[in-house]
Order: sequence, then C-alpha cells, then structure tokens
Amino acid sequence: MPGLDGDKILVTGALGQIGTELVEALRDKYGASSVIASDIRSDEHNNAINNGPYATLDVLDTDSIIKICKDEGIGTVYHLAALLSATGEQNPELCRKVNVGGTISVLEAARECSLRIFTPSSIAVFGPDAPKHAPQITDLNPTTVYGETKVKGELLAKEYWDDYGIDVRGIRYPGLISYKAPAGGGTTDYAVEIFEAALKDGYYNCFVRPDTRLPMLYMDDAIRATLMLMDAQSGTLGPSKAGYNIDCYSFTAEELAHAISKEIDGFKCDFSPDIRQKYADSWPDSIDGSVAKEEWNWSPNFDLDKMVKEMLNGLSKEH
Ligand code: NAD
Ligand code: AKB
Repeated sequence: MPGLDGDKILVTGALGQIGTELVEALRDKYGASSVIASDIRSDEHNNAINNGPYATLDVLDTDSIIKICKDEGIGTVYHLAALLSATGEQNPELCRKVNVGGTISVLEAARECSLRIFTPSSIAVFGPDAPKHAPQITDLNPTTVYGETKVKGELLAKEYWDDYGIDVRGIRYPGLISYKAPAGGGTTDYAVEIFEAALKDGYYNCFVRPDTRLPMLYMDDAIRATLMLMDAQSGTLGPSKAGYNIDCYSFTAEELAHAISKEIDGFKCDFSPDIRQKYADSWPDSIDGSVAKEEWNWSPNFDLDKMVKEMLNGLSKEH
C-alpha cells in the first residue's frame, strides 16, 4: 500500500480543480516528498508545484509515464488528467484522445510497473434513459462524448483488473464544489462560479434553468471519499470498484442561489440557459450510493447549508 511500504505516488492532471486539493491531502498524509504532482501545463501560483516535487507530463506519452514511475519508485497513480464535459463537447476528438487515450497510457504503465490506479468516473456515465435517482447498476447510455469516455474508462478499468490483475478503482464523482482552484470546464461549473460572483458582484447569471437538479459534493467530502476508497482492503470491493456511485447532496440551481442569498444580503441570480443545459438534462437528479456505503462505509459530512457557509468563508479568506 502506498505510504505504508514506501512506494511513492504520482498524480496526473494535478493542477486542476481536484488535483490541487488531492495533492495537498496526499502530501499531508504521506509526506510532501512522496507525492509527485504532474500536469501538461504550469501554474506558478499552484501549491501542487510549490510545496513538493512536480513534473511536466503529458498523459498521452506512455513512455514518459513509465520512465517517471521507474525512476521515482511510484507505486500508485491518481489519474486526474482529462477534459470535462463542456470543453469536451466542444472538442470531441481531443476529449476522446485525452480521456480514453490517457487512461490507456496510465493502465499500460500500471502493467509495466505494477501500479495501483485511481481513475475517476462521473455521473456523466448516465444518460437520459437512466432512472432520475440513478442506481449503481443500470444501462449506461450517455448522450455526451464526455460521458462515453467515462463509460469507456470504467470498462477499461474492469478489463485491466480482470485480465492483468491491476488494482484500478474509481468513483463516479458528482459535480464538485470548491474554491482553491477554478472549475475546469464542466457543466456543473455554475455551482462553483456562483460563489465568487455572489461575493464579488452580488449577482450571478446562471447558465442552467432554475429547476436544474444535479448531484453535487463539497471537495472536502470528495477528497475524503477518494482516500477512503484507496485505503479499502481489496477483498471488500465488488464489481463496481471501477465506478462507485457515492451518496452526496442534490439541489436545484435555484435552491443553491436561495441558500447563498440567506448568507449574502441582496444577492440576485438570473438564469440564462445555454448549451450546457442539454448536458445537465441528460444526467440524473440524484444517485444511489448504497453499494459504496456497504463496501467501504461512505457517507458525506456536508449538506447544502454547511457547504455554502464553508465556501463563502473559504473564498472570503482567500481574497
Ligand atoms: P480539471 O479540468 O480541473 O483538471 C484536469 C487537468 O488535466 C488540468 O489541469 C489539465 O491541464 C490537465 N490535462 C489535460 N490534458 C492533459 C494531458 N494530455 N496530460 C496531462 N494533463 C492534462 O479537472 P478536474 O475537475 O480536476 O477533474 C479531474 C478528474 O475528475 C477528471 O477525470 C474528471 O472527469 C473527473 N470528474 C470531475 C468532476 C468535477 O466536478 N470536478 C466531476 C466528475 C468527474
Ligand atoms: C462536468 O460537469 O463535466 C463534471 C462532471 C460532473 O463530470 N463536473
């Protein structure tokens, strides 16, 4: 297990919304020098670069991934590099290339270097024909290219586990809400942008309808879920290990705006849906996380009101 037998950890896509906080949590847990952050780009303000080892790495370059894993004694990779839904639908070819191609590169490196892998899935695996309270197991017919790449990621993970014994785990993250790094081009970004706009301008023009209900999670909970899943004994995990639904909270855009207006006097939100409404409409309202609860005891710490308070406090301190 990483951190127990001395193997180091590599994080791909480490400068993104999740990576920025996951690298911090992993370095707190295992020591800064044990966690190598990597991304295709640079960002001099990101602590993933400033507080520990950092490498520039394109996940499509399998040889470079293998080299860094061998040179640095990597035992576990948290593979976060990807294009999110809004950016992905604008550039489907690149989305397939990075999301599927990048995952294959990391899985091939896992075969070569005996790595454990965490690779996230998404609620985007569900399509409009799935039940609106999405169960763990149902037909997955996503209508976004991004969702297709996430289904493919889950299938690849299963294949590498079954055929090569590679320990690959994943969570179907809902929309994640945080303030330490900007959201990375997804459909659920409105639930992040609204906080900054509320504090700065007292106003937000939301790009989905007020009645748009989606599953969401505060980043603290998402990071805790990730670490819990990776700490779980492999024998306790069943066939859903490549993409667990996890219990989270579910609210409409209007309910979110209302919760913020309870904290910020005079906050006003308008709604002007754009193309992202179509992606949001194809996803479930909520998800059933009972398998994750049974197998590795997951439950969230935050609810909507607690998350809103944390976001506003955190953002106010950052500024
Ligand atoms: P993000 O867009 O914020 O970060 C992704 C990072 O990947 C970026 O820093 C980008 O520079 C990097 N990247 C892109 N192409 C690369 C390449 N070829 N090589 C190396 N790095 C590359 O994304 P995120 O929100 O941190 O998401 C991370 C993972 O979690 C993705 O797989 C995403 O699908 C999944 N996920 C995220 C959310 C969410 O709400 N944030 C929800 C569900 C699933
Ligand atoms: C997106 O909106 O693309 C992501 C996701 C739910 O996968 N936040």
